[in-house]
Amino acid sequence: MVPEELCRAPLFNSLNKTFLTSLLADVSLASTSDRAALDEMTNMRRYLLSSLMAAGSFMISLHTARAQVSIRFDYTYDSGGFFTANSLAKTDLEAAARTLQSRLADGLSAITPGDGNSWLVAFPNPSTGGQQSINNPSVAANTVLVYVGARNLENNALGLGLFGDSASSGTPSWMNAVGTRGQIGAPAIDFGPWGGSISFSSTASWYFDPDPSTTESFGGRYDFYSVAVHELGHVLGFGTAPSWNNLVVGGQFTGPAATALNGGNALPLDPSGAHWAQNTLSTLPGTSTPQEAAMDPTLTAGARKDLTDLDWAGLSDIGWTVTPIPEPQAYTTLTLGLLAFALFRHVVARASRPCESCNRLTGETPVPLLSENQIRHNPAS
Ligand SMILES: [Ca+2]
Ligand SMILES: [Ca+2]
Ligand SMILES: [Zn+2]
Repeated sequence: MVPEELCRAPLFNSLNKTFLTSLLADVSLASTSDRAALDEMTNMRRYLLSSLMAAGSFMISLHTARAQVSIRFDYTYDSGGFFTANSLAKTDLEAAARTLQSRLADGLSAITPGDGNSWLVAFPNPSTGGQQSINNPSVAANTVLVYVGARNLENNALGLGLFGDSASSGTPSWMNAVGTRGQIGAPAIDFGPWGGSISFSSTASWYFDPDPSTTESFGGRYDFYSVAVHELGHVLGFGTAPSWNNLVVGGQFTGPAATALNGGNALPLDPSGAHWAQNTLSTLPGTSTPQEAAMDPTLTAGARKDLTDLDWAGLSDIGWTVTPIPEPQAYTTLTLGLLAFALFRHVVARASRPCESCNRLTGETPVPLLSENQIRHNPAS
């Protein structure tokens, strides 16, 4: 996925330069006998130019206000070759990451060791479960690094995801970048992980979807995409971060965004405190379509679960900047809209969002394969 800011700014610059060049050329070619026409043209050009600049300022403010979180997977510790043997598992994993990335706009500090600044990361090896540590990896700005693999998980769990631990030494700004990624208030009221790890079951009967944007029948198998979304939620601190734990009171989640979606009432959690209570329902974003929340503790064979409004609210409450529902055509349409704004001073309507969440399957008998004791918490939290 190309970050919006990479394509947006150069296009605007070239457009602006071309426009200015044509403006100057037209003025120099005009004769004195065309004075009235020239004045009119010049006024119109000034008007168009000011409109264009106003539109440009608006556009610049849009992309200085928003970063886009990028989830990067590392297969180094997939020693069992799960992702090599199942290439569609990578397809689905990347799709799950795009689902989360599409609405997370936090600017995360880069972690770049050197000049006396060093660190060590530790996380469960996704293929063995043993502790894995790495000295001085680099993590790019806005990026979350996730080590993935598969193994035979206890209690028939489908997946096990959590954020990693770290230890650092160096300057205060370095320590801050490592510990909070620049998230003010972390870890108490925000969360800025470097990343973590996810182990997927090596023994489950998986459904690997060649096209995760469509939902079809796959009864009897477990949807890999749905599990990837769920475990990424845990890596990002859902049910696991200190900023989550600080909002749990008496076994209920009191985050304001989630509470607002529940009629002002705190949300019951499962016994681990790391998920919504079993069978918690919410709606798919932008629709009134009910779905069991992605971050409840179970997944039914044959069913797909995407993040619901309640799941996004939980992420927001623990400190993530959750943006409104993305519109896939927003960039193109906004660009066209700017042209229209400059020439006609009106903004074109944005394309409506394609239905990505229709025809959800209800699936079969629920099987509690994501049981509470499969949630492992960061040892430091
Ligand atoms: Ca599909
Ligand atoms: Ca944040
Ligand atoms: Zn879970």
